[in-house]
Amino acid sequence: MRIDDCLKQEMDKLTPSRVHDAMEYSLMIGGKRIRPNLLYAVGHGYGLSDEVLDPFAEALEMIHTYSLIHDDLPAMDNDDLRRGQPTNHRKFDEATAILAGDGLLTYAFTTAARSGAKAESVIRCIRILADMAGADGMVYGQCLDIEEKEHTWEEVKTIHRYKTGCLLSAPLMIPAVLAERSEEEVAKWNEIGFTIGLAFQIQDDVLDTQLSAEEFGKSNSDSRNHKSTSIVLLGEDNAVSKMNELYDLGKEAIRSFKGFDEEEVLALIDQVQTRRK
Ligand code: GRG
Repeated sequence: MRIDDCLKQEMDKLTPSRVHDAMEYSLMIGGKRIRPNLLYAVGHGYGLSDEVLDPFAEALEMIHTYSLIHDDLPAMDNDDLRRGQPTNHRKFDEATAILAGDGLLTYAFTTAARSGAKAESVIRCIRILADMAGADGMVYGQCLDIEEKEHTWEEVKTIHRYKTGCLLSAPLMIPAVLAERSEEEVAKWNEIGFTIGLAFQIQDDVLDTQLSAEEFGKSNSDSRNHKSTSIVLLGEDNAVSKMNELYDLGKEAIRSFKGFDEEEVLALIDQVQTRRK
């Protein structure tokens, strides 16, 4: 996959060290690459080249991987398995895993800043990455999620909007910025990301209950940690219907853009909608 080669090349630019090994371990052990693939698909829909999209695809996967490493730590979900392999702190140690996450988060911005696109667009894309990952974005969602309380469905939706939706909105918004589309169009992609993000998270809950940890490639920590998941709050059948309804809403919104070839991104969303891991 193009994104794998790009990430490997980017990692090879760093000095060899234990933290480098830990960063590369989690980055290269085989995630689904949904965020980079979404970014390439939307970018192609706007007629953008892979070369223009690469730095942002890499940055997104680095931020996503950092969040998984930190989420798995004993202070958070305390998970042993991620992407079918031992979690970063299990493979290395806790301090190294914290540093690997820090290293990936910061290197994401170095990578994005290396983009050769128009400076004004690059700054706006970096701002999107920072906002979506930061204390009013994914970090806020994680903060709500670690509260020791039972959440209502409304609260769970808010958590998913930030924790999952923000990092799925960024790959939809960034190509629109690079294609110099209007603020209104970028905002519309942002909402689509939230809709698909909620669908994706519900699907994660469904798969979490249906598959063993080995089949799913990650520990089923939500029930161990007594999380209020969509399954607990809605029941499995309603959760599946809600998930399909949200994916369909997202796809319908994508079809409404003018001057955008939606074929690749819709095919990708269909693939995600029917995923089994
Ligand atoms: C530590 C700041 C901080 C945030 C953590 C990502 C995250 C927030 C928590 C992980 C747990 C979780 C269920 C997050 C929701 C998003 C999600 C379903 C992540 C898994 O994404 P996939 O399925 O993973 O794309 P792969 O491994 O395929 O890349």
